[in-house]
Amino acid sequence: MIDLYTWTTPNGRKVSVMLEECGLQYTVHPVNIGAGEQFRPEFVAICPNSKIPAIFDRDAGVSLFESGAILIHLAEKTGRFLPAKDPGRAKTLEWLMWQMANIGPMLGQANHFASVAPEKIPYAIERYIAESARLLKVMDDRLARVPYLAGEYSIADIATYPWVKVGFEPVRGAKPDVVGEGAHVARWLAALAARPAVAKGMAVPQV
Ligand SMILES: N[C@@H](CCC(=O)N[C@@H](CS)C(=O)NCC(=O)O)C(=O)O
Repeated sequence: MIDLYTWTTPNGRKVSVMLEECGLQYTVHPVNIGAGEQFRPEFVAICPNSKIPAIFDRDAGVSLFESGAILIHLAEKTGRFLPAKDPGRAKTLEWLMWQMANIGPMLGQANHFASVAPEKIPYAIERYIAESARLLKVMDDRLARVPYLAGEYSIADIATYPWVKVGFEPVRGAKPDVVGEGAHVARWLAALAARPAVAKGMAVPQV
């Protein structure tokens, strides 16, 4: 049994999609980050960084934060979506790290400065939208050669999907000259959306 601490955001949904894909039993604990619940002592005890997602794996007796670490843990626990051997394992971790270090932070900042920040700062908006567009082009070029980021469907795709689902159209709309049609990303988005476990995981938490 897994306790999942999460909210209605892309980083949280990576983990609920993975739990659904693996058919693992889990209990959802919503942490309303808009209301500051990530700073409550009982959550900080599990995640000292005060950000969702986090889990407590009761079978292993371990708590974990950072979505990438959680995905690797669940993949190793179940033997799913992370090949045991190289080159599959190495390529999966490569694209997972690419998501963690690039797609999440850059699309997150782009959305923040374009849509959330009380002051519109043109330099910041341009910087993060331009970098997000460049990343989506990297992804489109990759997906022109392979069906999924690491070749086979893996935790790299599960980590990337919730971010690209929300960020693809706005960023492509702002920078069509950089992203182009993005036909390969669009094909990949449709393939993931068609997976029942992805649809279920993307609806968590229900608040
Ligand atoms: N690198 C972390 C990022 C986690 C993160 O940024 N979570 C956001 C929601 S998507 C959060 O909890 N924000 C609350 C805050 O910043 O106070 C991961 O992948 O788990």
